[in-house]
Amino acid sequence: SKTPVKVAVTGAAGQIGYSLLFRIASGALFGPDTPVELRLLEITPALGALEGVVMELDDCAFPTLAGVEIGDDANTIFDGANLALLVGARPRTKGMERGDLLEANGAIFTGQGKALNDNAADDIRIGVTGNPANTNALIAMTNAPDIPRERFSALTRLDHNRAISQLAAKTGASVTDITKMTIWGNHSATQYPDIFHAEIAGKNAAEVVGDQSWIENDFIPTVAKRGAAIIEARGSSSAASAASATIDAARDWLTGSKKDDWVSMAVVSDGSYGVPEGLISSFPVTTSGGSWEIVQGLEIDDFSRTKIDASTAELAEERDAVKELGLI
Ligand code: NAX
Repeated sequence: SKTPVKVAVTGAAGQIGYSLLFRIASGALFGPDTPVELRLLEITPALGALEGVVMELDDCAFPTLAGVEIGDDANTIFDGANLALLVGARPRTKGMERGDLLEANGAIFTGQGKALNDNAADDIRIGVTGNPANTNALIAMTNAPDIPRERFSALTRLDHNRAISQLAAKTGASVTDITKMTIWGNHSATQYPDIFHAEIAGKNAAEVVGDQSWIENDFIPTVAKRGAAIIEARGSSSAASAASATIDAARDWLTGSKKDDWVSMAVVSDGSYGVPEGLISSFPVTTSGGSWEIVQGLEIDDFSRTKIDASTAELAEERDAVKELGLI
């Protein structure tokens, strides 16, 4: 029998965890023939609730679930991990300034970066979902000097999937007809969902839409503010869709993006498209076998240039703030 893949998930007792763990355990990430071992990290007060989630995982009798370990010590939980999905983060609460949020998360992601550095398997890949995702990934990456930088990414796949869904609804196309969608920049309200390179059944999506005003005043804000719209409607933030996107991102990273298509991932910039080197920013990327490559040679018009620059300027500000705090 195959050796189980060790998947570490942080914030496992949270909302996203409640969807994510069952999908991973059922084979959604590695398929029906690969056993997985879940290694679940939580803060001490949430371990009781996490035990309840593990009881439910047991009760599913998933054929692909080879074992579950839980705990509140990152060094133990990350031991031998092949994939780490960093979902747990400190949410912004009332009266909390942005600096407070960055500091609270900084403590989490410096510690987890070091623990991954010291304990994860040599083939570790790390996906950060917990917000502020891009900057949390930057903090973890910087605190894990022995792990190659390209092993870290932050989640913009949910934004990518939302953009595909909005474009499909607008044009009556099926989501499977839409390719080459791009999210640029930060997973925040400044993100830039770009359909100027996207295709619908092989035709340029912006030309099919033929309505710049819809792109600017409807599509972009709808995608960028979708998280807030879901909180408004549901009373809590997106969870099942965020879990689904976390799976999509990890699966495509490890197994490869589709031919003649690409995905959006926030990865460390090499300076491509004028994005400052070293920022973790979302790009169009192709993936295969656990590596990614930024799609090169796309023409960026003035409209897109302004949008990309605004989002990467925000990322640079966040980087400067965490540098100031001594976190990187
Ligand atoms: P919850 O508050 O339901 O769960 C978070 C869990 O993380 C809690 O159980 C908490 O105890 C745990 N946690 C906190 N600090 C921890 C630590 N140091 N180690 C381990 N666990 C820790 O939030 P949930 O709705 O599950 O969302 C999780 C994160 O995803 C949040 O930061 C959220 O903002 C972010 N999101 C990111 C998205 C993206 O597209 N990148 C979209 C969805 C979501 O908003």
